[in-house]
Amino acid sequence: MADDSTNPQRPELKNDRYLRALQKQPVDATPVWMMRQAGRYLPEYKATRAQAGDFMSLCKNAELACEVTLQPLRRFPLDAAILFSDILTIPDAMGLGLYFETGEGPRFRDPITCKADVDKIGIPDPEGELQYVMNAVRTIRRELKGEVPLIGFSGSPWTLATYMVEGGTSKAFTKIKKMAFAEPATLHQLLEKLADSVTSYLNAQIDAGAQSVMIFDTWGGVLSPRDYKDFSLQYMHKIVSGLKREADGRKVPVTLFTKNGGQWLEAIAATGCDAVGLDWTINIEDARKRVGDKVALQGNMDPSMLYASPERIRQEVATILEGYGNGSGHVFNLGHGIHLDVPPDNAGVFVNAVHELSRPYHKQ
Ligand code: 1CP
Repeated sequence: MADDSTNPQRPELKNDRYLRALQKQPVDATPVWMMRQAGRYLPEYKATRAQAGDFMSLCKNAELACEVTLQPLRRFPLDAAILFSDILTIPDAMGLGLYFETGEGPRFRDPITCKADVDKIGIPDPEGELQYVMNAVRTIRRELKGEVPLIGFSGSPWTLATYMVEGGTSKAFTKIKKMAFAEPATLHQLLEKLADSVTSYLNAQIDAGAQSVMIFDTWGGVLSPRDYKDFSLQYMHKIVSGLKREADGRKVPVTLFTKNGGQWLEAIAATGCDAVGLDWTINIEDARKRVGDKVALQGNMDPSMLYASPERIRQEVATILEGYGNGSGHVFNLGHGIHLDVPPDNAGVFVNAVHELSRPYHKQ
């Protein structure tokens, strides 16, 4: 499908289904990748992580980060690779002191508590404190050898702010909501700094070789509709407007994913992004009707479906493909990250089912 002959500047890309689908260009089969496709459900990931010592050392070692990025691609015929890193690299580079408590998830030594804390933080230099991420992008892009495109990513300002203000993972989000409603100017100041940081971070990933970028707004769905627009969407919109949209003579598509954001599809699509990521709480058929031709859609199988039998997984893939219907514009994915106790073979059943069962929807 790749038409690289027309542009001598364009590095060759053997499988460009993912980039084509994001632009609604014809494809032979629906492309598929999995959120968190590198990670603890793979025994080879656990071995490399042990070799690195801990999670952040793995992220900071370009060769090992590249190794774990490629591991799922060796097992499954995935249509895209995603940079192995984490959304919390930016707050770490801002000096908050990220660490991981075993089995407890991420934590910050110095969370943001007041305006004075926000005043202190600067915009990290992507080729300074965050150069290890750009080195990983360059290494992965080289080692991919043009097989599939590389996705770069960042957290959304709101989602990053939740970790920075809560000090780690949260269930009720009381600290950040207290700041949002009692001291909105302080939170907006933080979100502005984060939006500028994310824009320069993603643009640097694109310069380093990322061929598409995705913004994870994992916690946007805990806000009311008005607050979502004010504290989350507004800043993602600003980032989309500031991103480089072409590199090496090719479009660099942008995907926005707000978990639990199904009710705001039209507003997300209106930011100028190329694709909207869906979790499993919305029917993709309805989503397509609502966004029309405006954007492509990514999603949206419940990740827990990967605990089911191969027959059940195939049936669910068939239902989602039928829901989207004919033509390009769909990137198949899970509605959120793969669970760490999923049998790897079931992920293989899922990926193969997407390719096999989607072909009839792409006959011209
Ligand atoms: O113990 C370990 O090995 C660390 C587990 C782990 C992994 C594998 C963390 C800590 N981060 C990652 C990698 C990661 N994180 C990727 C890699 C690329 C891939 O294969 O997809 C990506 C894209 C992320 C993004 C990320 N980190 C998000 C947004 C996406 C999502 O899943 O919602 C979030 C919210 C995080 C924070 C984070 N980092 C790590 C954990 C366990 C968490 C979640 C904590 C929480 O639930 O709040």
